[in-house]
Amino acid sequence: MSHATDIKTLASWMCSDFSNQEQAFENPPFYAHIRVCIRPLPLTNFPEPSLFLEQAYDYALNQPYRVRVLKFNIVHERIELENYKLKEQEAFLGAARDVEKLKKITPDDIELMQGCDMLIDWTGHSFKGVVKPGKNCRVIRNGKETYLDNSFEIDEHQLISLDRGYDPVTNELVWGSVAGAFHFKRRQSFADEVEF
Ligand code: CYC
Repeated sequence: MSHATDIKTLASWMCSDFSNQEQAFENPPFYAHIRVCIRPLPLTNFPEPSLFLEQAYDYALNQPYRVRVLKFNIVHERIELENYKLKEQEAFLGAARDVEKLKKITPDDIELMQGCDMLIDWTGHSFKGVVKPGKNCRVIRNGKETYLDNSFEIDEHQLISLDRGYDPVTNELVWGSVAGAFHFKRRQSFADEVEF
């Protein structure tokens, strides 16, 4: 198997508790201290490789503000990632840090976010993901429709991520970091929980 289809390595790197503490301390006006916690979903409930992701402010770890399921597929010899919402996010808040809760999530609890699939490439030393082109991943923020433009890069040391929303008509930046990408370091790895 080539690196380009190596879902196991990608998932092993992604399944971690990440923090951008250094960046937040160095540049507090631009970067909040954020934690991203990613755990594999058990194969018994999700036979296709799937991860659970929670994003939270470090000071409110127990109230994550973004919860998603990421499902991997191999399409044309490369990895693609589907992005899912939880239908009842409240019911599963904290599951990234509570394996018993994680086991209760089933495919019936999630809903595909249309247009938000991501293409993932092997760079030679890392994986790099971008949302499929076409401005199709629509995100409503403060009542305003935007399209997502993003990229993330991950290796055995860090997760670098930049997610931004733009106005579909003027292409102006509406939300997201004005100071550049978030740099997350791994605090803890959950690679040993990856079953696929
Ligand atoms: C939005 N981030 C999005 C969306 C996708 C991703 C598909 C639009 C739809 C949605 O709301 O889910 C996808 N971004 C990703 C993926 C990764 C990534 C798969 C790899 C882990 O970086 N999102 C993150 C970062 C973090 C972030 C770690 C940087 C601080 O996963 C921020 N993404 C972020 C925000 C939004 C977003 C704030 C807008 C959500 C909203 O306002 O509803």
